[in-house]
Amino acid sequence: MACAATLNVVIFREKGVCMNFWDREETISAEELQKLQFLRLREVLGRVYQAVPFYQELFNRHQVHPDELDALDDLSRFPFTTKEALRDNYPFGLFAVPLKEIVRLHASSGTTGKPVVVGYTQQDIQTWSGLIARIATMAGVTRDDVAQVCFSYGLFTGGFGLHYGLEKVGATVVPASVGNTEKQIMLLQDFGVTVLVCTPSYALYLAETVRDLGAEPQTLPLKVGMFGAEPWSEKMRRQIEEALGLLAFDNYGLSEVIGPGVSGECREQNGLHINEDHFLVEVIDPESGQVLPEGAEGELVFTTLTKEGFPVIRYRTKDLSVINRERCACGRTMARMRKVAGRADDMLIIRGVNVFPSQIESVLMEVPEAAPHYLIIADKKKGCLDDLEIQVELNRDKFTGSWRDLEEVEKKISRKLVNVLTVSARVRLVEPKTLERTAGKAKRVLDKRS
Ligand code: DLL
Repeated sequence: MACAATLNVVIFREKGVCMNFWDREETISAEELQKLQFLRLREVLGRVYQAVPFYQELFNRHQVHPDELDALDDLSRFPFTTKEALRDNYPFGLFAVPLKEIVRLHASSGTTGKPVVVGYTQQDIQTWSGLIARIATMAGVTRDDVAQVCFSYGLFTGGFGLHYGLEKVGATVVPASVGNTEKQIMLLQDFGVTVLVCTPSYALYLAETVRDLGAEPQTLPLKVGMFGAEPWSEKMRRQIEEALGLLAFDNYGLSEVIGPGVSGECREQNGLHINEDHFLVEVIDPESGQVLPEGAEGELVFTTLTKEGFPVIRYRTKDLSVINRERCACGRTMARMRKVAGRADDMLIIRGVNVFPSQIESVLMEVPEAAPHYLIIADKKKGCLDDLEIQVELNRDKFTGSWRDLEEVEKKISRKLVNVLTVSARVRLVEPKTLERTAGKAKRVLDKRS
């Protein structure tokens, strides 16, 4: 039963508790959702088949036709789309509408060579801001908040993506973008910013810089952090929450699918609700490509159900996660994905053993003498044997010993690492603030072998 409505926020009363949702769709039943997904899926498959020569050719080659979709499960007969295919069609080859219908272009970040260019229609921009409004509301953001967006606005999707959705919620948005950390801190203080929006690694850097300036980061008026765009462990969450005196919420997305807004955490902080009425998720075995049963860990694959400008069909993300369909205490019915621990292509193979940066991070976060700034370096020793070195900054607040003690700490971390990774790694504690900081995605791995 609805008990009140402010802005677009639908507030339901359940068991005497008022809960905030942005859209009614967030609480629809499984049957309703599947019905909606099926209709939308059939529509988008037909649309890309007609409008995008790439998909027509791909479907024909795999001998599948949109008309053959009788149930949601039939999607598994359709081929995957990969980043390579998107790059090959640079810049606008996969757009499903004429360029005159596109009102915004963004591009994927990082990687060398040509980026993947993504285009949005007027309606896509509306959809996108609505999805961000959902995840902001999930994190507890309201029109009473002042939100500082410290993501790049060009051509990265983070800046504008979060910006429009936060405005939609009615928050006062500060488009600070990236760089000039001291000025960012001045804005946080002077504008009474209550919501910080950036990468988790930048949140830690901000806290560190506030301390360097002689202030206590907990005294900032921040209440909520909406962090995403890179993997971060549960332990890093606690560190950020403690350092900045806020509640930190994860949000996930990727340019190819829409940007941020694919999923976000609610106040339970126990998995990210996927906006399943707009994105159909599958989990596959990254090796065989087989769809995995519910609850198994694998690679996330998304199909966009409502995007007009740049729909993608079965897009392989390389991100590893698990889907949980148990009912969430927040009342939302949308499935939750476990925090993304890493990408299939972030995995290092060290002397035949699979090593994920997230495993290393979780060990480091348990060691008080280690600061949350680290770099993983893989190399070849004597030209052939894999060698793993972990450089981690010393946490001066927790270390008062001598050089000899330093060695002991390094050995302690090495022992913990070998237990978790099953391969040995050399640990080198380095001076505080000597590893590179970035306002964008943290670079944690340096693989010198390739
Ligand atoms: O990073 C979109 C975004 C912006 C998400 C702001 C959240 C906040 P891309 O640059 O295309 O887009 O990078 C997408 O980043 O495939 C993941 O590997 C990683 N990633 C994004 N969010 C998370 C997260 C944006 N919350 C790639 N946890 C994805 C872990 C994440 N990894």
